[in-house]
Amino acid sequence: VDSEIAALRSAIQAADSIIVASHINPDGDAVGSSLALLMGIESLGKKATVILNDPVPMNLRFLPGWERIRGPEAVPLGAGLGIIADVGVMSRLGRARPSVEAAAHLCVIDHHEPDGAPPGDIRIIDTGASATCLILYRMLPTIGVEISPAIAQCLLTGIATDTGSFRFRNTDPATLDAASHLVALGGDLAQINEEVWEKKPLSAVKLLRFALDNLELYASGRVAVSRLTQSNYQEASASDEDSEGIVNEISRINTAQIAAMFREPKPGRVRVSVRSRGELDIAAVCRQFGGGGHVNAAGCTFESSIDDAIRTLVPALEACLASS
Ligand SMILES: [Mn+2]
Repeated sequence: VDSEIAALRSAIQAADSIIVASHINPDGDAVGSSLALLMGIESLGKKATVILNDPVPMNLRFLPGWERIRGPEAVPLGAGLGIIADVGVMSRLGRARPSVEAAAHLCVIDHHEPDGAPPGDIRIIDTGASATCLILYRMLPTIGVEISPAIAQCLLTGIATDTGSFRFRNTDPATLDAASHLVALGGDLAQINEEVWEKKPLSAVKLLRFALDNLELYASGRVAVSRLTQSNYQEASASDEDSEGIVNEISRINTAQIAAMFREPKPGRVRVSVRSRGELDIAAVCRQFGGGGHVNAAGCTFESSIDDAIRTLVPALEACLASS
């Protein structure tokens, strides 16, 4: 890994234009790591642009520099260096993919379990890291970046969101040490908790009501499933962003070992978010259906009706329970 970090440092110095990108449906780790890279690269006297497939979610619009994130069309093809953060497969870049593929060199910085050989000439991948922002917290100083209060806030946000505000199993000593240091460097955890978790638009609260109404239990209550249909989205005046975190509400049911949230914000495509407790590896289940993620938090997509998606995925989740 040290040689890969040295290679990234050289690549940044050599590139005349740098683009930074992350995955579709960006979360706090995606946006936080992209912005930390942007500000870090600029502090080295180089120019960079962050491009994302989707707009920055409303609850992350407190992050320093969020308004500088562009759509993929904003940059000409042919950057000297592309850096993708919090993603290890090109298909998850969405419309940002062509710009990344057209870069002369590609660096991948990620903590997801690779699905096959990761792309890129430079690969900084640590599947043991709780967040991509934790990898950057360690890496940025070694490439000469001083962690400013603004960078600290971006990194702390990525770590806080990927650990569920330090509640998930991935909250290890290294994560807490980094968080402590980032607070000392100017990160504001109270602001992150308020902006990311405490505030919700009315449309999201209405959507939660539908998710609770539509709850179904399988495997004697060990698998909790709910759905959000197109008409639910319409009645709540909600967009898919408003469903963020609803799977965690379903997963609170104390008998549930696995929770799955099926949603169809637009016709013909069903997105599923899955959560599990303990050792139950639902990322492996989601990979069977072309998705992926982490052991306890994963997802996949079906191009079918919600009913068919539930009929397909639930038996696989029940099999996962039975094999543990
Ligand atoms: Mn992440």
